[in-house]
Amino acid sequence: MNHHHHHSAAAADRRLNALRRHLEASSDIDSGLMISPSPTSSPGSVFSHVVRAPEDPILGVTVAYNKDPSPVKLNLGVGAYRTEEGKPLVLNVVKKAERLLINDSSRVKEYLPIVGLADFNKLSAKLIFGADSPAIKENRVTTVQCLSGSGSLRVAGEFLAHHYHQCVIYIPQPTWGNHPKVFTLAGLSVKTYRYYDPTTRGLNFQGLLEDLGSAPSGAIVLLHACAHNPTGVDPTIEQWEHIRKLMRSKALLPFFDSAYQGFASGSLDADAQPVRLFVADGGECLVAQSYAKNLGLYGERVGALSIVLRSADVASRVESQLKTVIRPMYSSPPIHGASIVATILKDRNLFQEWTVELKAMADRIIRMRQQLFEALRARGTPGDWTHILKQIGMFTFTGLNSEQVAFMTKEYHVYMTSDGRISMAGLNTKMVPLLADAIHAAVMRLR
Ligand code: PLA
Repeated sequence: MNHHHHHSAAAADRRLNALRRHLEASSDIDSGLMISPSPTSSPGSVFSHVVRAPEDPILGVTVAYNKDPSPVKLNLGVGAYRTEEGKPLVLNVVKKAERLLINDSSRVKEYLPIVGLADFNKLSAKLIFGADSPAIKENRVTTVQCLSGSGSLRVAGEFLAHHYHQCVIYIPQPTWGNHPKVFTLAGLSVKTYRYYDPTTRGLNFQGLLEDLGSAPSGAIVLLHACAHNPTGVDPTIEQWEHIRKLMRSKALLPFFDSAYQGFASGSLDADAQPVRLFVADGGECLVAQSYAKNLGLYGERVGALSIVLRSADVASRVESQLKTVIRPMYSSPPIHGASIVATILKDRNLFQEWTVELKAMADRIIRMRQQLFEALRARGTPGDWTHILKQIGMFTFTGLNSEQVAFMTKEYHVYMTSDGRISMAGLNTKMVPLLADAIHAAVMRLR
């Protein structure tokens, strides 16, 4: 009785409030007054209960950087390549391809098929699996164009959640911060495997083998194809072979995230070796490819999901289901970025030019590693900084803690993610002293 009474009182309260809101709203209209909502509380909004979400841990760094009025500041947060002048870079081959596209009057803006541009898909598979890949020759690969690397991961996640018998996915500890969010929202259950050892600043190979060894049979395992983000630590090819054997013996399903092909070593083929090792044994795997970094097509959102299967028959049925994932999500992918990529990949000269530009980006990053290392040595900054030289790809996982990072941002206007990751691709010769001063001061002050 009491409970019932309580209930109906609350319901009456709600009705009263609704009535009050209704009266307020109609009196505003009647009097012709425009009441602008106060920024803190917006009475009358059906969303007034919505609380502000925190900024993204990576993209939020750019938001904070843009707000900083300081004339001298440095953004080493997001992994975006900058030139020695600190400017974003549009590759020359991309400009050439875009000119070709504009001058080709047969080009139209019709919808692409659900799976995207056919040429782009074929060429993307060739790029990651190799021109002479038996899996491609045997038609055992399905490739669908997706919204860059992130979109490829999400489409794969949803396909797996619906059509794979095991919904557990293992991701490395640590990994790119978006991985757990993408896979959880796709409907997978996320677990981690040990990857990085902070004491050696290297691979925790033993921990990795133990964790994958005790994973349930059939579990999905997310692997960074090269240039692991954020650690810059990759297994050697011998260690990859060891991982492959273990995974195949336990029927673990390999899912490669290939966001940096060409950025680790400067060679597209060398960076694809781990993926090709797994495909060569005839087994199945997934690969999410991104052209954001290696072709500098960040904002064009161009990438691909490939699934390697046992037979052409399974591949074509899997592709039909990928279409049912994509169609209700965004219907079909955008045409421009994929056309740029296809134009470059199918032309021998443009492809050759791309490899030269890509190597130049990778080499500049390596030079930044050397310059930063030298600058810290010159300052006598305490600690072993050789990992700056050893780590691979866009990032250095400095080992600086979140207080040191906050100090560097506040006192030196140097922006980076709070886990101590810095994007070496955002650094340039002129800014090395600022960064080295900031690191030196942070280490001296907050040891
Ligand atoms: N996978 C990994 C491992 C990545 O590092 C990134 C991007 C992606 C996928 C997705 O990239 P894409 O969707 O643009 O193709 N990571 C960046 C940017 C470079 C970001 O966080 O969005 C980073 O700073 O970590």
